[in-house]
Amino acid sequence: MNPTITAFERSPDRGRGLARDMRVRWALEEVGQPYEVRLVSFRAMKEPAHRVLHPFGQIPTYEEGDLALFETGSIIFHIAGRHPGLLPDDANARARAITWMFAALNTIEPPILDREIASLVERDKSWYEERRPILDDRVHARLVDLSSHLGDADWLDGAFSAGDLLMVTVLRRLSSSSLIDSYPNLIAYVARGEARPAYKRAFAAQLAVFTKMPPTG
Ligand code: GTB
Repeated sequence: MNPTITAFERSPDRGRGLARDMRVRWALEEVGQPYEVRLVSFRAMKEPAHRVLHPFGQIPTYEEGDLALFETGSIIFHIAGRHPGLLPDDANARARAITWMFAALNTIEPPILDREIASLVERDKSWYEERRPILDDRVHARLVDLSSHLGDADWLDGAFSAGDLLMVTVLRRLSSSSLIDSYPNLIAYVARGEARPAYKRAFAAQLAVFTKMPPTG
């Protein structure tokens, strides 16, 4: 039986790849695993039936037989463990790829999220203009080092891996800002990820949810 994931019934970006079900869709497409999608409303996400799957009332979740998972890092690690294609066979290379998964989620994403959340919820606060450059600097500090590590390589550590998949989706969260513009190799890295056929299939599938629906009122 195909796994089932959950995704937004309505998404602020209207399905342009920013909601985190995109990561799971992309991973499943990379390994050639068909999947089902159950769309959930914001209200349904907070109901007990969904919280059984996701204690924090969020998407995405992943159901496969008796197994139910939440957290994109865990879901993608699970998919990568079950199928070839997202983690190298060599034990050391595999451990390094897993390290990049953690780096994407624990080191690069937090300052990007802090900045994004501040711009959403603190914009009208008196301190916002003062705090904004501090948040920008924290993102830059990570991007400088990531850019330096990547250099002119295609991927973070040899062949494309689940580490790259997560890192590209994390960096895409900067697409509405100019912060990444100073790092041409990171721009090219994200573009390489987006050019992968599996990425394109995942993106099209997420977008289709919204192009088939009337716009939100
Ligand atoms: N750490 C968890 C994971 O990696 O799985 C975080 C899951 C998460 O934040 N889920 C979000 C959610 O369910 C959707 S992805 N939010 C609803 C809630 O918390 O009540 C975050 C997201 C949503 C939409 C956009 N967008 O449209 O631009 C971007 C990012």
